[in-house]
Amino acid sequence: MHAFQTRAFQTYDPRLEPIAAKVMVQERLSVEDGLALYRSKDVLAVGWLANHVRERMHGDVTYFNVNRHINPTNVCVAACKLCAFGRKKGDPAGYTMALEEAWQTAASGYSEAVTEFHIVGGLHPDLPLEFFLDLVRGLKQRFPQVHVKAFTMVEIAFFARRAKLTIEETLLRLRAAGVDSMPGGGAEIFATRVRSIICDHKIDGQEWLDTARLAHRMGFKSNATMLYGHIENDEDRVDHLLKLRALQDETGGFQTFIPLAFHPENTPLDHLPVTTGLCDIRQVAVSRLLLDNFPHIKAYWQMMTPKIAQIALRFGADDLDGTVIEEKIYHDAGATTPQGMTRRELCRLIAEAGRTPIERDTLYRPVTRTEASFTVAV
Ligand code: V47
Repeated sequence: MHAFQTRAFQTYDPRLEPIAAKVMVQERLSVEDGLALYRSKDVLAVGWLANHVRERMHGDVTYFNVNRHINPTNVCVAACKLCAFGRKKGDPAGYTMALEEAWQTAASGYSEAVTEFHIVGGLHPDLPLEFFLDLVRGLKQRFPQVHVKAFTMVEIAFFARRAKLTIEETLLRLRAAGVDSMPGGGAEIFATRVRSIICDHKIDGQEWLDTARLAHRMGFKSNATMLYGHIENDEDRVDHLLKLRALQDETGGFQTFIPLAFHPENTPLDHLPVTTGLCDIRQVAVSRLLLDNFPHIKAYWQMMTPKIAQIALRFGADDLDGTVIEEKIYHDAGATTPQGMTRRELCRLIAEAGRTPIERDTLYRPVTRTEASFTVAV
């Protein structure tokens, strides 16, 4: 029994007993186990198991980081049904930042030094790869100490196609410009049946995985996400998670998994209900249990609200993202959470969940702060 969680495992769902036995001896869970975890009525027992794994891996530490989101454009060719952020070219609500504007956005609005820029945007029909390379070069010139986590696998594949380059050549250019790692977006749900409805213009699930594999082989770290709570079923979710687990076995390049609850407002799927708190919490727990080779599970408070994210810290999550100044994608889709949070607020949420907050950089190295600067322990 782990030192942190002292109660014994108990469940009224006999289907969880063999799963618990596997979890205790660190045996890998199967498709059937995944389905049982999604379908069990004993969500507290599912959470107990996930918390056990989380404490075995990280004790009571909860990581957070101080980052700024930059969304250089919302103009997008894709028109995904899941999205409230993208706009067609010519739409008056479309915007594209000039480079100076993007660099000013990076610098503005917050007194605490950020350690990460998180950059994602629409698939703009006219912006050349060179624009994004200049954007990143300019950021690195101005903020050389800040890690650039930029562009989803979907954007990278789009840049490559537009520039008539291979994915590898595109990644080489992005790296030379200063991209350090990639965020986990665009994965959505890999199952073709679902993907063809919610995001039919994007690269398919296999291409997302292939692009991530190549990036990892070239030495990039990345994250991975799953968008849930729309038209997918339990089988699609388990399939998605096990495909990520299989790729992680191959490359070891994923750092963090982030489950993302679908926000239907202002999307063509706005007739769908929003996810419930228990659905969100269970998703965190099942992710922790199935993704046995992922170091971190992130509770993205912008998406699940600070209150649910705090509870997630006892259901498998070890990371609370982040100070996130100016989030746009979820707020266009109706999120009512604040658009950013201070370090102090994040630390209070973590401490009141009985965890120890540790500020990290993007690569999970502890950050030590003095007034307005920071150093990273290596
Ligand atoms: O890929 C878009 C999702 C993602 C909606 O890597 C929506 O650290 C819900 O990937 N409702 C972008 N979700 C966000 C993302 C992310 C967030 C935080 C941390 C990291 C990381 C990555 O947001 C998209 C898509 O899956 N999304 N629209 C919507 N209406």
